[in-house]
Amino acid sequence: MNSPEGLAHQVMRRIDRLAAISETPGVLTRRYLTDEHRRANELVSGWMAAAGMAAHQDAAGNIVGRYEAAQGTGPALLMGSHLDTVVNAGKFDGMLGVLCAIACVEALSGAGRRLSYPIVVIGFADEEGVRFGTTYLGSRAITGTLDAETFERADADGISFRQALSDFGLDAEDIGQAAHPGSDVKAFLELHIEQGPVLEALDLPAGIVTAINGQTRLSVAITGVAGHAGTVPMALRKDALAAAAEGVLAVETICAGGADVVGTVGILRTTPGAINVIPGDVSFTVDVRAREDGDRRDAVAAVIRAIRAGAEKRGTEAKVTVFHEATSAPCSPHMMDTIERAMISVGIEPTRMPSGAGHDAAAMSALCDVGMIFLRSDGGISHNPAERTTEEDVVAGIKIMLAVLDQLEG
Ligand code: HGY
Ligand code: MN
Ligand code: MN
Repeated sequence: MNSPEGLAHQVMRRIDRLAAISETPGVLTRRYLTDEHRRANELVSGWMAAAGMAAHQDAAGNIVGRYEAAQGTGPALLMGSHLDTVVNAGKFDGMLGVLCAIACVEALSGAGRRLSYPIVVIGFADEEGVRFGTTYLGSRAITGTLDAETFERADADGISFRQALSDFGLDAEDIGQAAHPGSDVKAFLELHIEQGPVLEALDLPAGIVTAINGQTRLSVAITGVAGHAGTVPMALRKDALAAAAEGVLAVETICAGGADVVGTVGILRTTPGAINVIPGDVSFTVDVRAREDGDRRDAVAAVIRAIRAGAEKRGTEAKVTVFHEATSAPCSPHMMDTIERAMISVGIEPTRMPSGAGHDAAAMSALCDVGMIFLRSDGGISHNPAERTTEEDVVAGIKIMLAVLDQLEG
C-alpha cells in the first residue's frame, strides 16, 4: 500500500470521493464556508489522521494536519493546496495537491519514519475566490495578510465573509489564530496540475514552477437606458450591452497584444434581459494576468480606458472597480533547485516553467520560500469537468515529493 503506486491509486479513489461532495449534483462546485466545504474537511481530516497526523480545522476553515519530527520540533515544511473549487470544476484542481501531500506523510508513517523537521499538510479553504470574489482567503489567513475590509465582502446572496464565518461556526475576530509565524516555517511545497498544455507538448509528466503570474480582477457596471426594442431609433439609444460588448472585445484585443498577458471576461449579466427590451444595465468581470506586473498594470489601464470610451460613445456610464490584485510571486531558487535534484534522483527530466494560473503558493510566498511541482494536464484542460491527470503521472508526482522531503533532510 505504501509504495508510490499504491498511494497514487488511493489518491485517485479519494479524488472521486471528494468530487462527490458538491453543491450541484452531477457537476462539481464546492465553495468556501458551505456545508460541502465542511463535509470535505471532515473527509480529509480523517485521511490526515489515518496517515498519522494530528488534524484540526483552523480559524479560517483550513484543514491542517501535523506530522511531528523525529526529535523535538523546529521550522516545519508546509505542504498542500486548496479544497475549494470553481463552478462546474474539474476534480484535480487543488484536491490533487492536498491528497499527494497526505500520501507522502502516509509513506513516512507507514515506514515508521520521522524526519528531522515537522511536516504540516494544509487543505486551504478558499483559493479560487468564487464565493467572495477575492482569492487566497485560506492561505492569506495562514500568512496573516487578510485586511479588515475583506471581512465585509459579500457573496451573491449578500452574506458577508464575516457572517459566513459565523454561520460556519467560526469567528472573524479569531482569524489571527490561523496565522503561522514565519519562524516556524521551513518552506511551502505545493503540487498542482499544470492546467495548461506545456508538459503534454514536451511529453513530460512534471515540471518545476518558476513564478506565479500576478492577477487583477475588475468589476464593471455599465448604466444606459432600457427601452422598447421596436420604437427607439438606433441613434437615440443608450444601449448598455452594446457598450459592454465593445469593452469585452477591447479586453481580448489589448491582452492579445501584450507580452505574456491574458484577459478574460468570465461573468456578464444584463438587465432586464428580455428579447424586446434594450438593455439598461450590464455588469461584467475582467480577469487580467501577466508574468510581469508592469505589463499587467499597463494592460489593465488600457482596458479601463477602452471600457470608458465605449460607454461614453453611447451616452452610457461605466463604473469600473478593481477589487482584487495579486502581484506575481517568484518561487524560491532554493526550492526550485531542490525539486530539480529530486526529479533527477527519480529519473524524471526536469523542466522549469511559469504558472499562468494563480495558486496558494503565491500567497504563501509572503511568509516563506515556496516551491511548486506541476503535473501534466490531459489536453491542457482545466476549470472544466474534462480536467484530468493520469495515475501514472500521480505516481511520478509522489516520487518527486518524497525525494524533495529527503533532499530537505540534508
Ligand atoms: O484562477 C486561478 O488562476 C486559479 O485557478 N485560482
Ligand atoms: Mn483553479
Ligand atoms: Mn488551483
